[in-house]
Amino acid sequence: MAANAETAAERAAFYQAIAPQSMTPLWEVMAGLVTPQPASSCQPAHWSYAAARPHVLASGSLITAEEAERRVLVLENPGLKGQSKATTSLYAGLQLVLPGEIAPAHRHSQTALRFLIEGEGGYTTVAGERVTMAPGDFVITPTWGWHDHGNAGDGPVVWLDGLDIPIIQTLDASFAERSAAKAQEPTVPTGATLAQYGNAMLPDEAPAALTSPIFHYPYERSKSAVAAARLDPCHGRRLRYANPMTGDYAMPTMAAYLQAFPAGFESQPYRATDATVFCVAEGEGESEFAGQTFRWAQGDVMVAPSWAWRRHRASRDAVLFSFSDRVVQEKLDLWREDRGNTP
Ligand code: 1HN
Repeated sequence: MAANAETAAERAAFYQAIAPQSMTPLWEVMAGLVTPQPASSCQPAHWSYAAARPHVLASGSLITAEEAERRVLVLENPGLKGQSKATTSLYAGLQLVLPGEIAPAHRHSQTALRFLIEGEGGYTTVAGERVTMAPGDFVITPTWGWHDHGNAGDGPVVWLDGLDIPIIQTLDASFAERSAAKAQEPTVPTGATLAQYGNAMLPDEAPAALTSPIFHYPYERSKSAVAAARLDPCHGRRLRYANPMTGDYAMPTMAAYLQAFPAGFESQPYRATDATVFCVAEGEGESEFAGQTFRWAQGDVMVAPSWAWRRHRASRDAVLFSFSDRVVQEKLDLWREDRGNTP
């Protein structure tokens, strides 16, 4: 036997010998574990709302919201098939609630966010306060908070769900339970939380928590806020949804943003370690992620993988919602960005 073949055979025999002890050699896998740059299976992805919508509506005659518990079509990243993941660390889906339906009350460790895409009259009850959601509204369901949804309107309501499911999976920290009651009886007047915490005033006695006390950020308010933001060459006019008690992100595991591009805006190349899910609130344009170009319109969802170069172009005035795991990465001192040569 040649020396190389002899060595290889000797090593293979050694690996077999240690396998029963649940031991394996690091040197065979180390380069794949500790990569010089993010080496993600997550791919750039795009779901056209025009193409997805008929399927979302068709799911409405297949199963009720109550039987499904949550009637959602998961937006599964093509590089992460079978894993219910939009990115390596985040889940995304399109949820449908039809008039008169109820998505029953439950709670879980996973934090959820909603970004409303279509329909009037959809409501959600979070910790006893019922709010009605309009297109572009951003809604939070905090970890372990009771929540149920309904639709008091006369047409379908569709929203984007974002959850930190893969993060909780990695940490093996999932708990969930269903409520005995199908829906919560409202105990807090609608709008009371936003009025107290969303007007640059705060009650004295309020304790700060990791999740924002505001769980409903109406689109008109958020849109007028970003319209006043400075135009960043990479991000357009962008603001993050914040917890008014701490100034930190609105949720402990997911960062969420709203950004506006004036018609004709072309962003400068940008990349960051937080893979990002975008949802188009309004307008039209195209985005390029890792060299793949996606043309978008209202309701479309897109994924930019970690460390992939991103560029956006708006052919009309446009507004994009986005969320990522940036808040987690920052807490762990891991987050990095690269603005190319842009100051
Ligand atoms: C959930 O609770 C909702 O409350 C949506 O609307 C999607 C996906 C997995 C687990 C829980 C919701 C979900 C979910």
